[in-house]
Amino acid sequence: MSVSATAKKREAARLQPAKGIFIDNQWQPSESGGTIDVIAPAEGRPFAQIAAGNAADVDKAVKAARRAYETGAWGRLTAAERGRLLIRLADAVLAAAEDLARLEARDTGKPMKQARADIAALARYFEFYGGAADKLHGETIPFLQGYFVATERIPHGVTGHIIPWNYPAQMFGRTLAPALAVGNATVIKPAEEACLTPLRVAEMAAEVGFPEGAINVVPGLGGVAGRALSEHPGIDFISFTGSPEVGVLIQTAAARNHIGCTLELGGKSPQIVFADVDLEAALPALVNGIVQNAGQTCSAGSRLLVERQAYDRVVAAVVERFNALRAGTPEMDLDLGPIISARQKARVEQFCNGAGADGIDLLAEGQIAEGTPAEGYFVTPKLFGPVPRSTPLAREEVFGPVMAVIPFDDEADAIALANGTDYGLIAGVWTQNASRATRVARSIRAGQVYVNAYGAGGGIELPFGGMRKSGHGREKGFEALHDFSTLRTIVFKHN
Ligand code: TXE
Repeated sequence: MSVSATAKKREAARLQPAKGIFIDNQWQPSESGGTIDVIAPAEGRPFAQIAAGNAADVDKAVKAARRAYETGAWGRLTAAERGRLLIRLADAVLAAAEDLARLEARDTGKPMKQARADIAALARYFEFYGGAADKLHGETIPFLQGYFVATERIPHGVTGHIIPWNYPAQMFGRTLAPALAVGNATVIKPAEEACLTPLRVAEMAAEVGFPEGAINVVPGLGGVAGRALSEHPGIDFISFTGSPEVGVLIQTAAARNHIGCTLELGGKSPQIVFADVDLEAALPALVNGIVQNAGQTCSAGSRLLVERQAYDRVVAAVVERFNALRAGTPEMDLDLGPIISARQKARVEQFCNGAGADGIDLLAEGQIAEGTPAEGYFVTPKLFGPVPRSTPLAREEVFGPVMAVIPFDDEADAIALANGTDYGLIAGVWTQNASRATRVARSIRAGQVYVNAYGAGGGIELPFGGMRKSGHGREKGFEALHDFSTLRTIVFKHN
C-alpha cells in the first residue's frame, strides 16, 4: 500500500462511519457498498460518511413504504394516532435539540444560533402537523333529489421527497410532517452535501414508535438515488425542493408516471422600500433577508428595490450594516457561516466577478472573522449597486450573501421591477402608507408578500410556495395537507 493510500485509510478511519439506508426502521447496508464523504463547510474537510444509495436501495425503500401503507401498522392508524406520534417526535427533537443543532451546524457550517432556530422549527413542523392530522375533513355537497354526497381527503399513498442541503433539518420536517399527518408512507432522499440531521431524526421517529416503513431514508447522489426515486413507478406523488433545472426533470418524471408533484425552486425575491419607510424598523429585516444562512435561502431577499428619492439615505444605512457583518465558524456564532461547498462558493464568486466585469459598484463588504480556517468555504457578504436591471445579478438566483440594490421611480415602476424576473416566491413591501402597501402587495406575483416585515418567525403556519420558475404547490400551513392528499367523492342514492 502506498503512503498516500495509508494516509487516506487513516483519514477515513477518523470519519463518522456511514449508517446505511434507513428502511423499515432499520439501517441496512447500501446495495452498492459505496460511501460519500460529508464535508464540514467551515473546515473544508470531511468529517463523516453517508451510504451511497442507488436504484436498488430506492426500490427496497419504496416497497417498504408500500407495505406500510397497504398492509402494515402505519396504514391502520387513525388520524389522531398519527398526530400523537408526530407530537411525540416533536418532543423528542426538543429534548435532543442541542445535540441536533451541533450536528446541523457542523454539517452545514451555519452559526449555532441559526442551527438552534432550525431545530426549533423542525420540532414545530412535527407539532403543527401533529395537531392538524385529525382536522382534515371533507364536505357534503347538495345534489340531486334522493342523493347524499360526501367528500373525504385521503392520502396519495407512497410519497417521494427530495430535499436540498441549505436547511436539512427544517426541510425534513417541512416535507415529511404534512405527508405523514395525512397518512402517506414516505421515502425521502436528502441532499448528499448535508443530511446527517435527517438521518438521525428518522432514527428518532422509530424510537418514539413510528411503525416500520412510514419513514424511509435513502441518502445518495442526486443523479443516482434522487433520479431513481423520481422515476420510480411505485410512488404516488413527489415533493421536490432544489434547483429549477432538476425541477424540470422531476416534473417530467412525474408526468411519465402520471402522478402529481410540488416543486419549490428558489427565487430572486424583492424587498421594496418606499421613501416613507420606517428605516430604523426595516433595517434588521432588510439585511437579515440576505445574510441569513449566508444567503442560501430560497426566500432570500436578494433584490433591494429602493425608491429613487430615498436611495442615498437607505443605501447609506444598509452599507453601514453590511460593512459590520462578519462570517465565521458555527462556534463563533457570528452573522453568517460559510457556503455549503467549494462548487457553490465558486458559483457565488462567479456572480460577484461578473458584477465587477459589468462595471457595477461594490458598495459594501463584510469580513471573514480572524481565526476561521482558511480551508473553509467562506465568502464575504457583498452589497452591489446600482445594479442594471438586465444583468445576471438583477435577475438570477446567486444563493449567497450578495445583495443587488436597484432604484425605482414610482409605485408602478416598483411593481414592474418586482415582477420582472422569472421567479415569484416571496416579497417584502416597506411603506407607512397602508393603501399603497395593500395595492402593491396585491400586485406582486409571488406566493407570499410581507408588509413591513420579511420572512417573519419561520412562518410554519403560513402557506408557502412559488409561481413560475419558483415552482408550484404549497408547503407549510394547513394548505400543505391539501397538496399531500387527494379527494374522494362518495355518492349515495337513497329512496
Ligand atoms: O441543487 P440540486 P444544487 C438552487 C440554488 C443553487 C442551485 C444549485 O440557486 O445555487 O439550485 O444547487 C437532488 N434527480 N437551489 O445543485 O442539484 C440533490 O441530490 C433527482 C435552490 O445543490 O437541484 C438534492 O437532494 N434529484 C433551493 C436536491 O436534488 C436530484 C435549494 C437539490 O439539488 C437530481 C437548493 C436528479 N437528476 C438549491 N440531481 C431552494 N429552492 O431552496 C440532484 N438532485
